[in-house]
Amino acid sequence: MGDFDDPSTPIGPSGGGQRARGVTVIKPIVYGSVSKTFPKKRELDGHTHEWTVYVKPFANEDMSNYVKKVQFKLHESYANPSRVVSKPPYEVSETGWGEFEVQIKIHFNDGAERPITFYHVLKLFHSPTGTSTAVVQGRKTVISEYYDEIIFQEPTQYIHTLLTTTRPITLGAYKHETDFDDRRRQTVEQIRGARTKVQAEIGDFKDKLQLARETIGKFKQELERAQREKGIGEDGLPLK
Ligand code: SLL
Repeated sequence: MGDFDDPSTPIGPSGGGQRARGVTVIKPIVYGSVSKTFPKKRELDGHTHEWTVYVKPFANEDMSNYVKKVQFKLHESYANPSRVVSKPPYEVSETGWGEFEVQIKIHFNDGAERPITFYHVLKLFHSPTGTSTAVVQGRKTVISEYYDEIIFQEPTQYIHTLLTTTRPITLGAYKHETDFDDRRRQTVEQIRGARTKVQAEIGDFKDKLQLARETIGKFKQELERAQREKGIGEDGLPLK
């Protein structure tokens, strides 16, 4: 833990306050979407799915301690595509027919902390197994969610206090649809696999390079021999 510098700056939600030198606070989050198909297409507007896009804490905590609001920007085919949620749960539920990229912007309870922006592709349809991380629950529900971390580098004293005094939001069991431990194992496995493959390819290229070098060497020798036989020196001029 570092200490706070510049005691002259006032502390408050408008920003400022001393910054905690050398301090990093990490807040693990989960964001994504869950969608469900209608039993049949709605004639009125052609909508086929109901869905929810969300940001929630990975660990069970009340994010409103440090989150001011979360802004979800939907596809412009929606009325009022910019949806602002100022208290948990940070989510937007809608109906529709198509997938699109949702922009998610988290604003903090301290003007000195810049909002963070990221994107989630709303997933409505099953993709062929193995091509996506989406969790398929039965035939009709598609969950696509991701683990990530909000990293506060040298937070102001104001938000530092808010970050470190969060409380659980619900009592009882708290769990995610996705088994993130399993996801982590799979990801590590994929990285290992990719590394092995890349190393094998590097080995192959090294062999090829070696072979190419040997061939060049042979051609050089061949050339020298031919030149000697013809009485020409390396400089291309007749030998004395
Ligand atoms: C697509 N690029 O063509 C995407 C856009 C937009 C989906 C999908 C809302 C419709 C409504 C809706 O589902 N938009 O509000 O009536 O697939």
